[in-house]
Amino acid sequence: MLVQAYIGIGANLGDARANVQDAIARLARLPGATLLAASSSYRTAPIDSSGDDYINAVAHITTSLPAVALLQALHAIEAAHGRERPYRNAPRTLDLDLLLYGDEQIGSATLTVPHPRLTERAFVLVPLLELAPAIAVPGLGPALAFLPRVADQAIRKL
Ligand code: A4P
Ligand code: MG
Repeated sequence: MLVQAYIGIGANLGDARANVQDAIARLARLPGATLLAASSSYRTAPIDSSGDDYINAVAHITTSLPAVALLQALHAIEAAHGRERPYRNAPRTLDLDLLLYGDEQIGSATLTVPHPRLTERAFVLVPLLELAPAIAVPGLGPALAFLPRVADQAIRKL
């Protein structure tokens, strides 16, 4: 069975723009997944985080991987970029979040889908809506309805 999924991509260490582009290229090569589209890259101010501005984007894939296997594949791509986790929300070379996995709602110890902070963050909502203006977040409704609430968060399309 093929599932449509959306991946949030973020980086604010090293060559963040290149890291985001490389993450998209690696998603395109991922066994068991097909890249359908990638959003523009955006420069965004850190939210609950420190360091330089982030580069953020969202990728749309179809995949035959179960959600947990997809998360593991995302962690492997992060690891290939030398991602370290000194503390929560630390600056990072690459962060890949599973935003949406079909219309599933998942709440396990290691995986929460939809991503719990998806609707609170312009750096996720804006690129997601660029790809899918009519998308609904399972349990919450149209993503577009949350955009006015993040209007104060700095974000600029590159
Ligand atoms: N996990 C559970 N559900 C998921 C999911 N849907 N996708 C678990 C990905 N991971 C998920 O994540 C911690 C654990 O969450 C993982 O082991 C996984 O099993 P992490 O990537 O190690 O840590 P993190 O990224 O620091 O935490 P988290 O919760 O992903 O942080 P957020 O909320 O995503 O925030 N500001 C700007 N401008 N741009 C950003 O990209 N990113 C963050 C990270 C903060 N501020 C930002 C940005
Ligand atoms: Mg993360």
